[in-house]
Amino acid sequence: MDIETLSEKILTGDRRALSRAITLIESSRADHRDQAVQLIERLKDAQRQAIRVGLSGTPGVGKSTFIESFGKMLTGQGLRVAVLAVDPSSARSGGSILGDKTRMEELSRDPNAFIRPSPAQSHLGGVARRTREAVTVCEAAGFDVVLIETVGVGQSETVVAEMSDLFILLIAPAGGDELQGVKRGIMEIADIILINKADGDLKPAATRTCSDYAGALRLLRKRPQDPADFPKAMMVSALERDGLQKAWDEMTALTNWRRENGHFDARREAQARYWFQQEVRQGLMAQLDTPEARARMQDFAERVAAGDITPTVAAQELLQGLRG
Ligand SMILES: Nc1nc2c(ncn2[C@@H]2O[C@H](COP(=O)(O)OP(=O)(O)OP(=O)(O)O)[C@@H](O)[C@H]2O)c(=O)[nH]1
Ligand SMILES: [Mg+2]
Repeated sequence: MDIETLSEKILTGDRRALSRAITLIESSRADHRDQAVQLIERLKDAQRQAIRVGLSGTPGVGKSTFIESFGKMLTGQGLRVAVLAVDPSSARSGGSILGDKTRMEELSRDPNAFIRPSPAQSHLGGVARRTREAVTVCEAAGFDVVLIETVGVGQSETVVAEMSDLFILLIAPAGGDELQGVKRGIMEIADIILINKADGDLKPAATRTCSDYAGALRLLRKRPQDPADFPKAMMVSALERDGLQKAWDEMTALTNWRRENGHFDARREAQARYWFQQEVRQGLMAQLDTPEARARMQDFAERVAAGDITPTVAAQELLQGLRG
């Protein structure tokens, strides 16, 4: 299928075309990459915008269960929902969504939903680009909400936050009064913290955990992109589908406020700048990764070691060679 036909089909919301486009985006073949770039250029003109929601949480906190319940609630309201994943851990086979697609059984059968497992492993930079491009294709396909899931194991939250309009952190009820080792940096990027599993025996613990987090959030530095009562902590039960409407209401209220106050567009602009810079950096690194460049590096390294040339001059000459 040529790029023109593919892009037209995507614009009509065709999910198979969307799948094919993402496969193209994920391919590392040079001709596929060219086609993917062309496709994204074309789709840009559609100027459709979804709410991009980043969602993170440690393994077992209930991300899949939440996405299933929350996604079904949204499609039930006539919204179209896409789910993508950034999974940085190579130990997990097939990514976080594929592994437990059974937990998203209803949503994966829903004609108004599109679920894409995280791509096969590569470095986080590659995964980031593919997910970011997949998000834009989902937007062009007319999805209203794009959920981007990641397991909370470090760097990937930052990557997801840099491609999201909202960042949601899922937390499980804790036994003690500790804040479960959630890093300050992650707290600082969260817009809403959802204490999941607020049901049955876990309800009292969830209530305590929720007030702990609400307290911790109040201590953080005020951010200009937040109205008075944000970021906030709330309780939900993904399993019993409780609190989900309230969570969505808060998400839309925050998004609307940010739109009205210019923060929504400002954030997307800052993200575009950030990804441009990342692409430049990665492009430069890729130039060092060719066989010729590696051979030259090796050659210069020998001469530096032998004392024939200083490290500074060797580096300058090597970099000049790359440019010329
Ligand atoms: N009681 C209760 N259990 C829940 C809730 N949400 C999820 N669980 C349970 O927690 C376990 C893990 O849920 P998942 O949805 O697979 O969690 P996850 O975050 O996707 O886990 P990974 O994919 O391994 O990162 C399952 O046994 C769920 O049934 C909830 O709201 N209440
Ligand atoms: Mg899961």
